[in-house]
Amino acid sequence: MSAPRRTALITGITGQDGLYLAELLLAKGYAVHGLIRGQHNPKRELVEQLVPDVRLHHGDLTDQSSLLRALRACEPDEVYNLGAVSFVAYSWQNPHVTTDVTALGVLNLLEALRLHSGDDTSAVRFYQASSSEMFGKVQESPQHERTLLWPRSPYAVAKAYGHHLTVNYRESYALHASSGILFNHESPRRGPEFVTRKVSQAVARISLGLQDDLVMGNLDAERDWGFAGDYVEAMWLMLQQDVADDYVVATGQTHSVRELLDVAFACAGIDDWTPYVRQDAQHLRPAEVDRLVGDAGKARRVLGWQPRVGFHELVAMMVESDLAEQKHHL
Ligand code: NAP
Ligand code: F7E
Repeated sequence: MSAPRRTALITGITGQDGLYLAELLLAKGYAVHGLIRGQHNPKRELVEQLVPDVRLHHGDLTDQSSLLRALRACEPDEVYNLGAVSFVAYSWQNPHVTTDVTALGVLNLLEALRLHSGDDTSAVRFYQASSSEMFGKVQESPQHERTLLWPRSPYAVAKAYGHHLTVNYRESYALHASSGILFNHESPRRGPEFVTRKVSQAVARISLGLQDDLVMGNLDAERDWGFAGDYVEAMWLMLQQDVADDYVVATGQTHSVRELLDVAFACAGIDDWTPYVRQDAQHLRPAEVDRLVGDAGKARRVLGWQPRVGFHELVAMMVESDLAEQKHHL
């Protein structure tokens, strides 16, 4: 007799990771449900086009009863909390909204899960999308699961709350709740506000003559950039473990924004990007995270996870995808 079909609920289904995770779980035979917010969500069409087998439920992380209704409607075995206000720069402009969604949304969902599960608290497995931004003003390098958190933005503070709450609910109520501390991960589906996609889109448009220049912030910041398709696999692996835990997911390699510009422009055949790029203080942050690099040794040892796509391949994938997309505008 074959095993019963497993069911997953994903918050943040319209985001970069939500789409990759939905594809992964559908390929594994899961029944996949997604939480979608707003009376008319412009990204609904994209979800329906890319993952038509996902069943969507209306709900918002700030509205606890909507979360409870979604849980009752789908009776999930696994819940992946990917929903968040996720753009760091925006979090200084909208700290309350960021806190309501990215911090208190985790509380709402964990409490809804407890109400839904009753006494059987370990029946549903929970994944929290934590972030390397929590390391902020880093206290050691590379960063690992026990590195002291020093968040540097309202977003990072909100993520630190969600991370600690997830650990606390695991310890208080024996919930199978894991926190994935993921370093930056990118793809052609990355939102255009994030630096990798902003650069890949601009490179494509500049090389096609559709745009003259690119206005940037801090070119010296360094990030450990991986491929989102690889990282959602780590999320799934965490929930397949008998015991819930916390894991850093990273490539172990760091690159500056300047190097990102070198590689991206070179992909379009432009060796010197200086005539096209200028810096403007409007893109500088009140407090910067200078350099992140992760130690994913535990994920490698316990989960058997490792990244497949390297930095150059990732940037080339994004530039090629944007070139193909921008050619339609010619
Ligand atoms: P993303 O593309 O910005 O997606 C964020 C998702 O959250 C969207 O689906 C968005 O829905 C949803 N959302 C926003 N406000 C919500 C609310 N009030 N209620 C319910 N859903 C809401 O982010 P991502 O890159 O896929 O990242 C997924 C998660 O991992 C996020 O929690 C992010 O903070 C975290 N993370 C990301 C990275 C990374 O490098 N990508 C690294 C570490 C952690 P709408 O379409 O309706 O806005
Ligand atoms: O910035 C610098 C910027 O916005 C990366 C989110 O997914 O990853 C992401 O957060 C770096 C920063 O990502 C521009 O100052 C320079 O140092 O792509 P980003 P992020 O802030 O690292 C973490 C892990 C998350 O959890 C978040 O949700 O690039 N930078 N010039 C710029 N950044 C942007 N966006 N735009 C610029 O013009």
